[in-house]
Amino acid sequence: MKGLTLFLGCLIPNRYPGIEIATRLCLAKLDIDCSDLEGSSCCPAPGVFRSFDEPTWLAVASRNIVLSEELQRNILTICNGCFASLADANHILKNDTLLREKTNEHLAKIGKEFKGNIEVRHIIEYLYREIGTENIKSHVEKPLELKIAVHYGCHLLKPSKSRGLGAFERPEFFDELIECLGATSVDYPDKMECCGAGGGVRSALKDDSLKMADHKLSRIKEAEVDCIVNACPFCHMQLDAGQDEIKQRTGVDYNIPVLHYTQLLGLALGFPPEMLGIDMNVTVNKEFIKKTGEMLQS
Ligand code: 9S8
Ligand code: 9S8
Ligand code: COM
Repeated sequence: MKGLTLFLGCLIPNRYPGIEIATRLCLAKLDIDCSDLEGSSCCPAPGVFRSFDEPTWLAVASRNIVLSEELQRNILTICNGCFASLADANHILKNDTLLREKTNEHLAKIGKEFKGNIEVRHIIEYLYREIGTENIKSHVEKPLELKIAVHYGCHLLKPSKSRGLGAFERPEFFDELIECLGATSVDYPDKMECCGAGGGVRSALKDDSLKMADHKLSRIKEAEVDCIVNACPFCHMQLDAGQDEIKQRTGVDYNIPVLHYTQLLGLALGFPPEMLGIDMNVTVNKEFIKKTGEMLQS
């Protein structure tokens, strides 16, 4: 199988660099062949660019894909939005001759051409399908005694036809990836609901967007978990920074730690929470950091 290039997107380098560190540590520890994708740009964000101007979205996305084609490596995304954009664009350009020709006219101006010979992956489905939960389990240094609320996020699963990840209303693969680390994935009402950030909602309709996050957080709070785990920096920001914004609006202080899956995996692989940037969130729960730090030393 081809090696991978790491597609960082915008949010992780700019807002949550700890997720990048955690991802790199995990990939190295699991011996996954992944190199940088130099020169990459915004994917561009599907709910924003694609909704407004499809030809521009395709042109920008195709350039990112071509950068990885030139290295003959598949793209590894660590964000649901980046996965949605790049996987969809790749699929469209591989199958629609007319759109491929039109897009290649744009690419020709910068001396590039879309060939359609690589794949776009998301770290969650990649770990699940290519590495496997048993294999990951064998690398676990510290089984995590934690109760977790997993948040899949919309773009990982939908549109379900193109994602092809099976049961999209009651998926289990992400929960299994959590449980193989020794943690418990706790069921909670409205688990598959959107965080409220995507599709430009967080930028355009902040109050409505936060109402959705508030609803989700209140359900999670009732489930009495140790933390929330996601696979998308956009969901991460909404559920993390959103807690502070909700506190300012309503006075409710949820104080629930939010982790990207690579940060949780990093803990199980034996890296201390500070090394994984878990203390770089807006909502920093000191007890959680102490608890996980002590767990590793025990
Ligand atoms: S890049 Fe620019 S805004 Fe973002 S992080 Fe994920 S979706 Fe793609
Ligand atoms: S959920 Fe609904 S559209 Fe999305 S993937 Fe990430 S942000 Fe949160
Ligand atoms: C959400 C990405 S992950 S977007 O806001 O829908 O583009």
